[in-house]
Amino acid sequence: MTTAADYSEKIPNNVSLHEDRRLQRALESWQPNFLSWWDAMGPALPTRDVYLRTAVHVGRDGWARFGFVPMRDYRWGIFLAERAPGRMIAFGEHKGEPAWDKVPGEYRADLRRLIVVQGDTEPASVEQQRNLGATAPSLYDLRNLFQVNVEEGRHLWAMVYLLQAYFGRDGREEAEALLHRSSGSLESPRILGAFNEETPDWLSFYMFTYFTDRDGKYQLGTLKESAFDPLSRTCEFMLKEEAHHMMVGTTGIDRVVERTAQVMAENDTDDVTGHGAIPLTVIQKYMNFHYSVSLDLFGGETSTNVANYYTAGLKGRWLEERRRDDHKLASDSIMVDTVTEDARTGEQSIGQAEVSALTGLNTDLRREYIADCRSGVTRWNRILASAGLPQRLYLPHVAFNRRVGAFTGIEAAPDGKKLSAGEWDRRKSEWLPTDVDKTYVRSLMQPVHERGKIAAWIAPPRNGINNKPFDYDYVHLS
Ligand code: BYC
Repeated sequence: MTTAADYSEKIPNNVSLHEDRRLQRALESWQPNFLSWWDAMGPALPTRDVYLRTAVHVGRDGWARFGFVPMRDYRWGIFLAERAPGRMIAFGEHKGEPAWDKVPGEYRADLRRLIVVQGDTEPASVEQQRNLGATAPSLYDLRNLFQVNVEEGRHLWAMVYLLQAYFGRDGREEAEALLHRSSGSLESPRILGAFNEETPDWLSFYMFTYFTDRDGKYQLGTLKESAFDPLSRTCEFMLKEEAHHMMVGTTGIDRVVERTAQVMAENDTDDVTGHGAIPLTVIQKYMNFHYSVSLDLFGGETSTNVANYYTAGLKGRWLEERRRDDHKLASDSIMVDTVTEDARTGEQSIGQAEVSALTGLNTDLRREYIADCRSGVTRWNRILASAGLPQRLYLPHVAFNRRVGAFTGIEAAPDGKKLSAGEWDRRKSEWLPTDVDKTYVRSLMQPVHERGKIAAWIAPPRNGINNKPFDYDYVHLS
């Protein structure tokens, strides 16, 4: 095992692919299908080349190089973080045993399922973002979109490698299926809800990279704890790339809020539509939507699947090794959000219930995620405060607009008050983007593909990429 990538091969890798001819052939025969998928479903805007970061190494420093690359020639490679010699399983019933280099037969189906679900999200997001290039607010943003897209493509490779290397024929079939399902398709949709939603405009793109990519960060963080060492090391390296995607979302929303705040302060009005900015109320509605569909990605508040994954050592907790408990949790409990019913009146309300810590692990992870999401809201509110504005953005209640888990059957307002179905129907347009809001946002999405220029609805970034200035020619269109 070497850490440097072997670029003399068709598929750059640090997994000594040349030593396993069968696997190499399997991956090389998947590669043209990947490229056909990329041509059909990847970025639609024609470009000559793009200033991209390419992973070349898995060490701490110098793991990527920057340069102009025609996107189709991007070197999608297979990289696993360096092996931690003598790594032990940190949790579950195998705690203290050596980590696994192979898939134990009894966990094969569950591990395959986790890898397939993770793998399915990667091409899905590329599909969702396919048409955004046509309306990019600047060349800097266009480059960031493409960077995110090629890296999601690499993350698909990462999961396909695991499927093909460790799951034999079913793995190869699953690898093909990852290219056949498609986001929003009626016949064969992507597996998780949020990945079948549209990303039709750049406000949605920033919200997606803030809220939905952040679910990725947390899920990858739990899979990085896995007893199955190749999965753990793959996820560790993916998290490195993922940090840039978080930055795109966080600073993207910063810049939208900053521009709106500027227009509000300059014109002493909340109605910024006449000035080509996005009203705070619309930003809030987009947040409400993307946050709630991303909360769904954590699965049910209680789940026997997750309890089994944990006990088996397949999927740990966020920062497992920093937790101060026995890492088995067999006799622990946790309070989870739930719908409670008054025994006398039968009236339902939103409350909490105590369940075993193992079945509550999706809730545990969702709470870590929620705390992280709050840090963005604090940033955006700081921008509003420093513009001298009294308005504030917020995260809606965990029960708001949920379609998976404990709140599937009820409706709740952003403040957590339970609503009747009728009241929800009457009021949901106050909280979720309406057709009018979406049409307005789309009307602002006029492309700015000129070097150094930026659309009027967003502030320029504070820094460029890799020490280049904002007005660098990040993308050469064809
Ligand atoms: N939509 O037992 P439950 C990323 C299914 S994002 C549709 O509560 P569990 C990225 C569930 O599969 C990170 N179906 O669920 C971001 C189960 O079905 P089965 C992606 C859903 O298993 C941006 C049933 O409902 N990675 O990387 O505890 C750009 C019962 O559910 C949904 C992962 O998710 C949903 N939202 O937890 C690019 C990690 N939620 O088994 C990339 C791998 C649940 O009864 N996946 N269901 O047929 C997992 O860890 C788990 O499968 C889940 C679900 C957390 C997703």
